[in-house]
Amino acid sequence: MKDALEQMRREFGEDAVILSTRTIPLGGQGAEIVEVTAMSETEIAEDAHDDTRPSGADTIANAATFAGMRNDLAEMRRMLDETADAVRYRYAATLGARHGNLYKRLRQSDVPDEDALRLVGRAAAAVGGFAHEQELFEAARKIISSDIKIFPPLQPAARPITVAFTGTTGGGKTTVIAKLAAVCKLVFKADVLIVSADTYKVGGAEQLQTFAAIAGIPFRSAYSAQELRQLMRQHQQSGGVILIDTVGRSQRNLEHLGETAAMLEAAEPDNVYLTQSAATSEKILTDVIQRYKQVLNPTAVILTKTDEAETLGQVYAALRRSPMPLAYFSTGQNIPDDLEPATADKFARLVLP
Ligand SMILES: Nc1nc2c(ncn2[C@@H]2O[C@H](COP(=O)(O)OP(=O)(O)OP(=O)(O)O)[C@@H](O)[C@H]2O)c(=O)[nH]1
Ligand SMILES: [Mg+2]
Repeated sequence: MKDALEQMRREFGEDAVILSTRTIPLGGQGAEIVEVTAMSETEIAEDAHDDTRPSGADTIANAATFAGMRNDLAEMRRMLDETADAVRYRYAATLGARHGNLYKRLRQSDVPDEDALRLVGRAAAAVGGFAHEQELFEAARKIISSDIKIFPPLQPAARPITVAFTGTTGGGKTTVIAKLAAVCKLVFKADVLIVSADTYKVGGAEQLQTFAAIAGIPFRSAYSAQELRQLMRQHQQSGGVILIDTVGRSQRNLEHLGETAAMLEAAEPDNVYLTQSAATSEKILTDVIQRYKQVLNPTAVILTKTDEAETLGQVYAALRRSPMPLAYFSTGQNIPDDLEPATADKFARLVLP
């Protein structure tokens, strides 16, 4: 054993680690073989960091175990996907092929289960049992359109029109104002005045002021409700369209919403738009509409960022639960091109492409 340990130190160095020793007797005369299994410390450290390092039979066994585990994981993942689909499309199987397809497509568009089933039921009743799948889809689109109210787009009128834009932060108020101002000036040849009551955010008013200067549109800003009231008195007689920008407000901050309400009271606008991103969940959208209704009572919704929203089923559901007419779709950042008057037909096609 002494000899063996010496040999081990020669080969593996002073700090070698003994993994095992055993003596194997050789015949009768006390002769024996001494087996020492050892490893140098550096090798142990390397092994700890490199578990892909091949080491004979162990590696083959490990690879087989690993491949087995990978297969198991893939199978578990497939089962989870199936379960998720079974939950998401839980009624697809019971609905049969055509109705099931419509149901699945509505669910893929984030139409909640309850609304999807209702749409399938009503569409099926409308077209009868033997209709083509396309007819069934078209019937569903018709029902979606009939569920949505549309607010007419701004029209040049003999009398002056004042409109205010409200909404949660970053929803696209200022961008929509720039687009509408350009349309009113260039297409309707109307006198336009842009008023910014967004004096809360650093650079809030400057953003619009710069646009107004470039577009050659008069611009004013109001720092308080009183200032806004005076400004309105001066300008409302002069006719044309007055577009008022307001500060982005969280639907959950009643104090801030109250401040905007005071501004609106001073401005006495004909229309108040709720400018809201389409890329919002049903829950949040419903919350925004309900809380804004309570404090600011908007006339219509401008649905922005429809280009960014992957689905619109959640918007449909929110508007069905808390009805508010749709006025415009904002479909991108380009001024003034990316703004369309909303139509029920277009909305239905966005919900059910
Ligand atoms: N993709 C896309 N981006 C948009 C659209 N409308 C606005 N944006 C962008 O969204 C960002 C916020 O837009 P703003 O117009 O400043 O939004 P706001 O509601 O005035 O924001 P606050 O005043 O901060 O509350 C900007 O980067 C816009 O370019 C749209 O329809 N599609
Ligand atoms: Mg803004």
